[in-house]
Amino acid sequence: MKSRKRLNVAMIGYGFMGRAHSNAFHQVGHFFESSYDLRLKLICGRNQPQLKSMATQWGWEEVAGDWEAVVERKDVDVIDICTPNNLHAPIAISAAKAGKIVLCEKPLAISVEESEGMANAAQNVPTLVWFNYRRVPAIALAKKFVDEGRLGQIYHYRATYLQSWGAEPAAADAWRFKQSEAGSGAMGDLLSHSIDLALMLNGPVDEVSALVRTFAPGREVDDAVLMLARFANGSVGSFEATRYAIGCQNRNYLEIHGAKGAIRFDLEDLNRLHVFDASDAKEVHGSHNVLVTGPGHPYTSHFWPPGHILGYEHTFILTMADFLQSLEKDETFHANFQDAVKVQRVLHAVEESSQTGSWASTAMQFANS
Ligand code: NAI
Ligand code: SOE
Repeated sequence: MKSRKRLNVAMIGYGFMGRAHSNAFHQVGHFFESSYDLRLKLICGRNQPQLKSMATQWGWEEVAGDWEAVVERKDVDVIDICTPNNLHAPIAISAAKAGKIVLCEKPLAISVEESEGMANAAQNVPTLVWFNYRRVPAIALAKKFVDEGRLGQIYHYRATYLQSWGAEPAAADAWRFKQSEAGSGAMGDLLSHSIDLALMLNGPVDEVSALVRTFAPGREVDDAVLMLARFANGSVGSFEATRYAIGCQNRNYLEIHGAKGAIRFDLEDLNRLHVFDASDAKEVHGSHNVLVTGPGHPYTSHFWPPGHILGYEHTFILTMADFLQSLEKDETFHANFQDAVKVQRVLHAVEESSQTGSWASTAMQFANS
Protein backbone atom coordinates (compact mmCIF):
# COMPACT_ATOMS: atom_id res chain seq x y z
CA MET A 1 0.00 0.00 0.00
CA LYS A 2 1.35 3.46 -0.97
CA SER A 3 1.79 6.09 1.75
CA ARG A 4 -1.07 8.48 1.25
CA LYS A 5 -1.46 12.24 1.39
CA ARG A 6 -4.54 13.43 3.18
CA LEU A 7 -6.89 15.77 1.30
CA ASN A 8 -9.48 17.52 3.44
CA VAL A 9 -12.70 18.13 1.52
CA ALA A 10 -15.31 20.79 2.29
CA MET A 11 -18.61 20.42 0.43
CA ILE A 12 -20.95 23.39 -0.03
CA GLY A 13 -24.58 22.30 -0.48
CA TYR A 14 -25.91 18.95 0.67
CA GLY A 15 -28.87 18.02 -1.55
CA PHE A 16 -29.04 15.48 -4.36
CA MET A 17 -25.48 16.08 -5.53
CA GLY A 18 -24.26 16.41 -1.96
CA ARG A 19 -25.24 12.78 -1.46
CA ALA A 20 -23.88 11.60 -4.81
CA HIS A 21 -20.51 13.23 -4.12
CA SER A 22 -20.36 12.10 -0.47
CA ASN A 23 -20.84 8.55 -1.69
CA ALA A 24 -18.10 8.98 -4.32
CA PHE A 25 -15.64 10.41 -1.77
CA HIS A 26 -16.22 7.40 0.48
CA GLN A 27 -16.18 4.76 -2.24
CA VAL A 28 -13.31 5.86 -4.45
CA GLY A 29 -10.62 4.63 -2.07
CA HIS A 30 -12.28 1.22 -1.85
CA PHE A 31 -12.20 0.60 -5.59
CA PHE A 32 -9.07 2.52 -6.67
CA GLU A 33 -5.59 2.73 -5.22
CA SER A 34 -4.49 6.32 -4.85
CA SER A 35 -1.80 8.40 -3.21
CA TYR A 36 -4.58 10.49 -1.74
CA ASP A 37 -6.75 9.82 1.23
CA LEU A 38 -9.94 11.86 1.04
CA ARG A 39 -11.19 13.07 4.38
CA LEU A 40 -14.79 14.28 4.59
CA LYS A 41 -13.91 17.31 6.69
CA LEU A 42 -16.99 19.52 6.63
CA ILE A 43 -20.25 20.25 4.90
CA CYS A 44 -21.72 23.70 4.60
CA GLY A 45 -25.34 24.77 4.21
CA ARG A 46 -28.02 26.99 5.66
CA ASN A 47 -30.33 24.63 7.54
CA GLN A 48 -28.35 23.45 10.57
CA PRO A 49 -30.62 20.57 11.71
CA GLN A 50 -30.71 19.13 8.17
CA LEU A 51 -26.99 19.68 7.82
CA LYS A 52 -26.25 17.82 11.05
CA SER A 53 -28.38 14.90 10.06
CA MET A 54 -26.68 14.76 6.65
CA ALA A 55 -23.25 14.92 8.36
CA THR A 56 -24.16 12.01 10.62
CA GLN A 57 -25.61 9.93 7.81
CA TRP A 58 -22.71 10.45 5.42
CA GLY A 59 -19.79 10.68 7.83
CA TRP A 60 -18.81 14.34 7.57
CA GLU A 61 -16.75 15.51 10.56
CA GLU A 62 -18.07 19.06 10.93
CA VAL A 63 -20.83 21.37 9.74
CA ALA A 64 -20.59 25.05 8.83
CA GLY A 65 -23.05 27.74 7.79
CA ASP A 66 -21.00 30.27 5.91
CA TRP A 67 -19.19 29.30 2.70
CA GLU A 68 -17.09 32.51 2.72
CA ALA A 69 -15.40 31.35 5.92
CA VAL A 70 -15.11 27.75 4.73
CA VAL A 71 -13.14 28.58 1.57
CA GLU A 72 -10.58 30.45 3.68
CA ARG A 73 -9.95 27.62 6.13
CA LYS A 74 -6.33 26.55 6.25
CA ASP A 75 -7.26 22.97 7.07
CA VAL A 76 -9.31 22.55 3.87
CA ASP A 77 -7.64 21.42 0.61
CA VAL A 78 -10.63 20.82 -1.67
CA ILE A 79 -13.85 22.81 -2.12
CA ASP A 80 -16.70 20.87 -3.70
CA ILE A 81 -19.57 23.04 -4.97
CA CYS A 82 -23.02 21.39 -4.94
CA THR A 83 -25.19 24.49 -4.74
CA PRO A 84 -27.64 26.06 -7.17
CA ASN A 85 -25.95 27.39 -10.29
CA ASN A 86 -25.80 31.09 -9.37
CA LEU A 87 -23.47 30.30 -6.44
CA HIS A 88 -20.95 28.33 -8.48
CA ALA A 89 -19.00 31.41 -9.61
CA PRO A 90 -18.63 33.30 -6.33
CA ILE A 91 -17.69 30.18 -4.39
CA ALA A 92 -15.31 28.84 -7.06
CA ILE A 93 -13.54 32.17 -7.54
CA SER A 94 -13.03 32.68 -3.79
CA ALA A 95 -11.89 29.09 -3.36
CA ALA A 96 -9.44 29.30 -6.27
CA LYS A 97 -8.04 32.57 -4.94
CA ALA A 98 -7.50 30.85 -1.60
CA GLY A 99 -5.47 28.20 -3.48
CA LYS A 100 -7.94 25.34 -3.06
CA ILE A 101 -8.57 22.51 -5.48
CA VAL A 102 -12.03 23.29 -6.86
CA LEU A 103 -14.68 20.74 -7.81
CA CYS A 104 -17.85 22.27 -9.23
CA GLU A 105 -21.20 20.98 -10.39
CA LYS A 106 -22.53 21.70 -13.89
CA PRO A 107 -23.46 23.96 -15.53
CA LEU A 108 -20.23 25.68 -14.57
CA ALA A 109 -21.93 29.08 -14.50
CA ILE A 110 -24.94 31.01 -15.61
CA SER A 111 -23.13 32.97 -18.35
CA VAL A 112 -20.02 32.74 -20.50
CA GLU A 113 -18.51 35.79 -18.82
CA GLU A 114 -19.00 34.25 -15.40
CA SER A 115 -17.48 30.94 -16.50
CA GLU A 116 -14.48 32.71 -18.02
CA GLY A 117 -13.96 34.57 -14.74
CA MET A 118 -13.96 31.23 -12.95
CA ALA A 119 -11.50 29.65 -15.38
CA ASN A 120 -9.20 32.67 -15.09
CA ALA A 121 -9.29 32.65 -11.30
CA ALA A 122 -8.57 28.93 -11.26
CA GLN A 123 -5.67 28.89 -13.71
CA ASN A 124 -3.23 27.75 -11.03
CA VAL A 125 -5.33 25.22 -9.19
CA PRO A 126 -6.65 21.83 -10.31
CA THR A 127 -10.32 21.96 -11.28
CA LEU A 128 -13.03 19.43 -11.98
CA VAL A 129 -16.53 19.91 -13.36
CA TRP A 130 -18.93 17.09 -12.54
CA PHE A 131 -19.87 16.18 -16.10
CA ASN A 132 -20.21 12.69 -14.73
CA TYR A 133 -21.69 11.04 -17.84
CA ARG A 134 -18.23 11.12 -19.43
CA ARG A 135 -17.39 8.26 -17.06
CA VAL A 136 -20.25 5.92 -17.90
CA PRO A 137 -18.20 2.90 -19.06
CA ALA A 138 -20.34 2.58 -22.21
CA ILE A 139 -19.65 6.21 -23.10
CA ALA A 140 -15.94 5.76 -22.40
CA LEU A 141 -16.07 2.77 -24.76
CA ALA A 142 -17.81 4.89 -27.39
CA LYS A 143 -15.02 7.48 -27.02
CA LYS A 144 -12.42 4.75 -27.53
CA PHE A 145 -14.15 3.58 -30.72
CA VAL A 146 -14.38 7.13 -32.08
CA ASP A 147 -10.72 7.85 -31.25
CA GLU A 148 -9.62 4.60 -32.90
CA GLY A 149 -11.44 5.68 -36.07
CA ARG A 150 -13.78 2.69 -35.92
CA LEU A 151 -16.75 4.82 -36.97
CA GLY A 152 -14.81 6.46 -39.81
CA GLN A 153 -15.76 9.93 -40.90
CA ILE A 154 -18.63 11.14 -38.72
CA TYR A 155 -21.77 12.33 -40.52
CA HIS A 156 -24.41 12.62 -37.81
CA TYR A 157 -24.42 13.32 -34.07
CA ARG A 158 -27.80 13.09 -32.38
CA ALA A 159 -28.56 13.68 -28.71
CA THR A 160 -31.72 13.93 -26.69
CA TYR A 161 -32.02 14.57 -22.97
CA LEU A 162 -35.62 13.90 -22.00
CA GLN A 163 -37.22 14.42 -18.61
CA SER A 164 -40.82 15.12 -17.62
CA TRP A 165 -40.81 16.66 -14.12
CA GLY A 166 -41.16 20.21 -15.48
CA ALA A 167 -44.83 19.47 -16.07
CA GLU A 168 -45.44 18.55 -12.42
CA PRO A 169 -47.02 21.39 -10.41
CA ALA A 170 -45.30 20.17 -7.20
CA ALA A 171 -41.94 21.07 -8.72
CA ALA A 172 -42.99 24.62 -9.48
CA ASP A 173 -41.12 26.46 -6.72
CA ALA A 174 -37.82 24.64 -7.10
CA TRP A 175 -34.70 26.78 -7.55
CA ARG A 176 -34.32 25.16 -10.97
CA PHE A 177 -37.23 27.30 -12.21
CA LYS A 178 -35.82 30.59 -10.98
CA GLN A 179 -33.80 32.62 -13.48
CA SER A 180 -31.75 34.24 -10.69
CA GLU A 181 -30.63 30.89 -9.25
CA ALA A 182 -30.60 28.54 -12.23
CA GLY A 183 -29.72 30.96 -15.04
CA SER A 184 -31.70 28.85 -17.51
CA GLY A 185 -33.92 25.77 -17.56
CA ALA A 186 -33.44 22.68 -19.71
CA MET A 187 -30.60 24.51 -21.44
CA GLY A 188 -28.12 24.71 -18.57
CA ASP A 189 -29.51 21.75 -16.68
CA LEU A 190 -29.74 19.11 -19.40
CA LEU A 191 -28.43 20.39 -22.72
CA SER A 192 -25.13 21.23 -20.96
CA HIS A 193 -24.56 17.48 -20.40
CA SER A 194 -25.33 16.65 -24.02
CA ILE A 195 -23.05 19.41 -25.30
CA ASP A 196 -20.21 18.30 -23.04
CA LEU A 197 -20.48 14.74 -24.35
CA ALA A 198 -20.71 15.96 -27.94
CA LEU A 199 -17.58 18.11 -27.58
CA MET A 200 -15.75 15.16 -26.04
CA LEU A 201 -16.93 12.60 -28.63
CA ASN A 202 -17.19 14.65 -31.80
CA GLY A 203 -15.09 17.79 -31.30
CA PRO A 204 -15.89 21.50 -31.49
CA VAL A 205 -19.22 22.97 -32.57
CA ASP A 206 -18.89 25.96 -34.92
CA GLU A 207 -22.48 27.16 -35.24
CA VAL A 208 -25.92 26.46 -33.88
CA SER A 209 -29.50 27.21 -34.72
CA ALA A 210 -31.89 26.90 -31.80
CA LEU A 211 -35.49 27.01 -30.71
CA VAL A 212 -36.33 27.50 -27.04
CA ARG A 213 -39.79 27.12 -25.52
CA THR A 214 -41.37 27.65 -22.10
CA PHE A 215 -44.68 25.78 -21.77
CA ALA A 216 -45.63 26.72 -18.19
CA PRO A 217 -47.29 30.15 -18.10
CA GLY A 218 -45.18 32.71 -16.24
CA ARG A 219 -42.18 30.41 -15.78
CA GLU A 220 -38.87 32.30 -15.88
CA VAL A 221 -36.74 29.65 -17.56
CA ASP A 222 -36.99 27.46 -20.66
CA ASP A 223 -38.74 24.10 -20.46
CA ALA A 224 -37.44 22.79 -23.76
CA VAL A 225 -34.69 23.52 -26.24
CA LEU A 226 -33.92 22.21 -29.72
CA MET A 227 -30.55 22.80 -31.32
CA LEU A 228 -29.06 22.07 -34.72
CA ALA A 229 -25.28 22.11 -34.83
CA ARG A 230 -22.53 22.33 -37.40
CA PHE A 231 -19.44 20.57 -36.07
CA ALA A 232 -15.91 21.57 -37.07
CA ASN A 233 -15.32 18.04 -38.43
CA GLY A 234 -18.06 18.56 -41.04
CA SER A 235 -20.71 16.47 -39.32
CA VAL A 236 -24.15 17.78 -38.41
CA GLY A 237 -25.86 17.47 -35.06
CA SER A 238 -29.36 17.61 -33.67
CA PHE A 239 -30.06 18.04 -29.97
CA GLU A 240 -33.20 18.17 -27.88
CA ALA A 241 -33.42 18.77 -24.13
CA THR A 242 -36.72 19.02 -22.35
CA ARG A 243 -38.43 18.76 -18.99
CA TYR A 244 -41.73 18.09 -20.76
CA ALA A 245 -41.06 14.73 -22.39
CA ILE A 246 -43.98 13.06 -20.66
CA GLY A 247 -43.15 9.42 -19.99
CA CYS A 248 -39.38 9.96 -19.80
CA GLN A 249 -37.51 10.20 -16.49
CA ASN A 250 -33.86 10.69 -17.30
CA ARG A 251 -33.38 9.62 -20.90
CA ASN A 252 -29.95 10.90 -21.79
CA TYR A 253 -29.49 9.45 -25.26
CA LEU A 254 -26.92 9.81 -27.99
CA GLU A 255 -26.26 8.32 -31.38
CA ILE A 256 -23.37 8.76 -33.81
CA HIS A 257 -23.32 7.65 -37.44
CA GLY A 258 -20.04 7.43 -39.31
CA ALA A 259 -18.87 6.02 -42.63
CA LYS A 260 -17.76 2.75 -41.03
CA GLY A 261 -20.27 2.28 -38.26
CA ALA A 262 -22.54 3.70 -35.63
CA ILE A 263 -23.02 3.72 -31.88
CA ARG A 264 -26.02 4.42 -29.70
CA PHE A 265 -26.36 4.90 -25.94
CA ASP A 266 -29.27 5.45 -23.56
CA LEU A 267 -28.68 6.30 -19.89
CA GLU A 268 -31.86 4.44 -18.97
CA ASP A 269 -29.93 1.30 -20.00
CA LEU A 270 -26.51 2.53 -18.96
CA ASN A 271 -24.58 -0.71 -19.07
CA ARG A 272 -25.26 -1.12 -22.78
CA LEU A 273 -23.65 0.30 -25.91
CA HIS A 274 -25.20 -0.52 -29.28
CA VAL A 275 -22.47 -0.82 -31.87
CA PHE A 276 -22.97 -1.21 -35.61
CA ASP A 277 -19.90 -2.22 -37.59
CA ALA A 278 -20.29 -1.82 -41.35
CA SER A 279 -17.46 -4.29 -41.93
CA ASP A 280 -19.46 -7.15 -40.40
CA ALA A 281 -20.56 -9.72 -42.98
CA LYS A 282 -23.63 -8.29 -44.73
CA GLU A 283 -25.85 -11.23 -43.74
CA VAL A 284 -25.34 -10.47 -40.04
CA HIS A 285 -25.56 -6.69 -40.31
CA GLY A 286 -27.20 -5.30 -37.20
CA SER A 287 -26.24 -3.60 -33.99
CA HIS A 288 -24.23 -5.48 -31.37
CA ASN A 289 -25.95 -4.94 -28.04
CA VAL A 290 -22.79 -4.83 -25.94
CA LEU A 291 -23.02 -5.31 -22.17
CA VAL A 292 -20.23 -2.95 -21.11
CA THR A 293 -19.22 -4.67 -17.89
CA GLY A 294 -15.97 -6.25 -19.05
CA PRO A 295 -13.83 -8.07 -19.77
CA GLY A 296 -11.65 -5.44 -21.33
CA HIS A 297 -14.08 -2.55 -21.06
CA PRO A 298 -13.11 0.86 -19.62
CA TYR A 299 -13.18 1.04 -15.82
CA THR A 300 -15.15 -2.14 -15.22
CA SER A 301 -12.31 -4.26 -13.80
CA HIS A 302 -12.29 -1.99 -10.74
CA PHE A 303 -15.76 -3.15 -9.75
CA TRP A 304 -17.45 -6.52 -10.15
CA PRO A 305 -16.97 -9.54 -12.42
CA PRO A 306 -18.31 -9.21 -16.00
CA GLY A 307 -22.09 -9.09 -16.19
CA HIS A 308 -22.48 -7.58 -12.71
CA ILE A 309 -23.91 -4.26 -13.68
CA LEU A 310 -23.02 -0.74 -12.57
CA GLY A 311 -25.24 2.24 -11.77
CA TYR A 312 -25.55 6.02 -11.70
CA GLU A 313 -23.38 6.41 -8.59
CA HIS A 314 -20.41 4.75 -10.27
CA THR A 315 -20.14 7.70 -12.68
CA PHE A 316 -19.29 9.98 -9.75
CA ILE A 317 -16.88 7.47 -8.19
CA LEU A 318 -15.10 7.15 -11.55
CA THR A 319 -14.95 10.90 -12.01
CA MET A 320 -13.23 11.18 -8.65
CA ALA A 321 -10.93 8.25 -9.36
CA ASP A 322 -9.70 9.81 -12.60
CA PHE A 323 -9.32 13.17 -10.89
CA LEU A 324 -7.15 11.73 -8.10
CA GLN A 325 -5.05 9.95 -10.67
CA SER A 326 -4.55 13.20 -12.61
CA LEU A 327 -3.40 14.88 -9.39
CA GLU A 328 -0.99 12.06 -8.70
CA LYS A 329 0.48 12.17 -12.20
CA ASP A 330 0.36 15.97 -12.40
CA GLU A 331 -1.78 15.68 -15.54
CA THR A 332 -4.69 17.84 -16.69
CA PHE A 333 -8.06 16.42 -15.76
CA HIS A 334 -11.09 16.66 -18.07
CA ALA A 335 -13.72 18.03 -17.78
CA ASN A 336 -12.07 21.01 -16.12
CA PHE A 337 -13.17 24.66 -15.97
CA GLN A 338 -11.73 25.40 -19.43
CA ASP A 339 -13.71 22.51 -20.91
CA ALA A 340 -16.87 23.78 -19.25
CA VAL A 341 -16.32 27.30 -20.62
CA LYS A 342 -16.59 25.72 -24.08
CA VAL A 343 -19.95 24.27 -23.10
CA GLN A 344 -21.07 27.70 -21.88
CA ARG A 345 -20.12 29.24 -25.21
CA VAL A 346 -22.32 26.80 -27.08
CA LEU A 347 -25.15 27.50 -24.62
CA HIS A 348 -24.68 31.20 -25.22
CA ALA A 349 -24.93 30.68 -28.97
CA VAL A 350 -28.13 28.69 -28.38
CA GLU A 351 -29.66 31.62 -26.50
CA GLU A 352 -28.53 34.06 -29.14
CA SER A 353 -29.87 31.99 -32.02
CA SER A 354 -33.20 31.44 -30.27
CA GLN A 355 -33.55 35.21 -29.91
CA THR A 356 -32.43 36.26 -33.38
CA GLY A 357 -33.85 33.32 -35.32
CA SER A 358 -30.50 33.02 -37.15
CA TRP A 359 -27.54 30.70 -36.91
CA ALA A 360 -25.13 31.79 -34.17
CA SER A 361 -21.40 31.20 -34.06
CA THR A 362 -19.86 29.75 -30.90
CA ALA A 363 -16.71 31.79 -31.50
CA MET A 364 -18.08 35.13 -32.65
CA GLN A 365 -18.33 37.27 -29.52
CA PHE A 366 -15.65 35.56 -27.50
CA ALA A 367 -12.84 35.21 -30.01
CA ASN A 368 -10.11 35.88 -27.42
CA SER A 369 -11.18 33.24 -24.91
P1 NAI B 1 -30.48 20.49 -4.38
O1 NAI B 1 -31.57 21.49 -4.39
O2 NAI B 1 -30.79 19.07 -4.08
O3 NAI B 1 -29.34 20.97 -3.38
C1 NAI B 1 -28.83 22.28 -3.40
C2 NAI B 1 -28.11 22.51 -2.10
O4 NAI B 1 -27.53 23.80 -2.09
C3 NAI B 1 -29.04 22.43 -0.89
O5 NAI B 1 -28.41 21.64 0.09
C4 NAI B 1 -29.13 23.89 -0.44
O6 NAI B 1 -29.37 23.99 0.94
C5 NAI B 1 -27.73 24.36 -0.80
N1 NAI B 1 -27.58 25.82 -0.83
C6 NAI B 1 -28.36 26.73 -1.45
N2 NAI B 1 -27.91 27.99 -1.18
C7 NAI B 1 -26.82 27.83 -0.37
C8 NAI B 1 -25.91 28.75 0.26
N3 NAI B 1 -26.06 30.07 0.12
N4 NAI B 1 -24.91 28.26 1.03
C9 NAI B 1 -24.76 26.92 1.17
N5 NAI B 1 -25.61 26.01 0.60
C10 NAI B 1 -26.61 26.46 -0.16
O7 NAI B 1 -29.78 20.61 -5.80
P2 NAI B 1 -28.92 19.54 -6.56
O8 NAI B 1 -29.81 18.70 -7.41
O9 NAI B 1 -27.99 18.86 -5.64
O10 NAI B 1 -28.12 20.50 -7.57
C11 NAI B 1 -26.97 21.21 -7.13
C12 NAI B 1 -26.07 21.44 -8.34
O11 NAI B 1 -25.74 20.17 -8.92
C13 NAI B 1 -26.70 22.25 -9.47
O12 NAI B 1 -25.72 23.06 -10.04
C14 NAI B 1 -27.16 21.18 -10.47
O13 NAI B 1 -27.19 21.65 -11.80
C15 NAI B 1 -26.10 20.14 -10.31
N6 NAI B 1 -26.56 18.77 -10.61
C16 NAI B 1 -25.75 18.00 -11.37
C17 NAI B 1 -26.06 16.71 -11.66
C18 NAI B 1 -25.15 15.91 -12.52
O14 NAI B 1 -25.61 15.06 -13.23
N7 NAI B 1 -23.87 16.17 -12.51
C19 NAI B 1 -27.31 16.08 -11.13
C20 NAI B 1 -28.08 16.99 -10.30
C21 NAI B 1 -27.70 18.28 -10.06
C1 SOE C 1 -32.50 17.42 -12.97
O1 SOE C 1 -32.96 17.85 -14.18
C2 SOE C 1 -31.17 16.67 -13.07
O2 SOE C 1 -30.90 16.23 -11.78
C3 SOE C 1 -30.03 17.55 -13.58
O3 SOE C 1 -29.77 18.63 -12.71
C4 SOE C 1 -28.78 16.70 -13.74
O4 SOE C 1 -27.69 17.43 -14.23
C5 SOE C 1 -29.07 15.51 -14.64
O5 SOE C 1 -27.94 14.70 -14.72
C6 SOE C 1 -30.20 14.71 -14.11
O6 SOE C 1 -31.32 15.55 -13.93
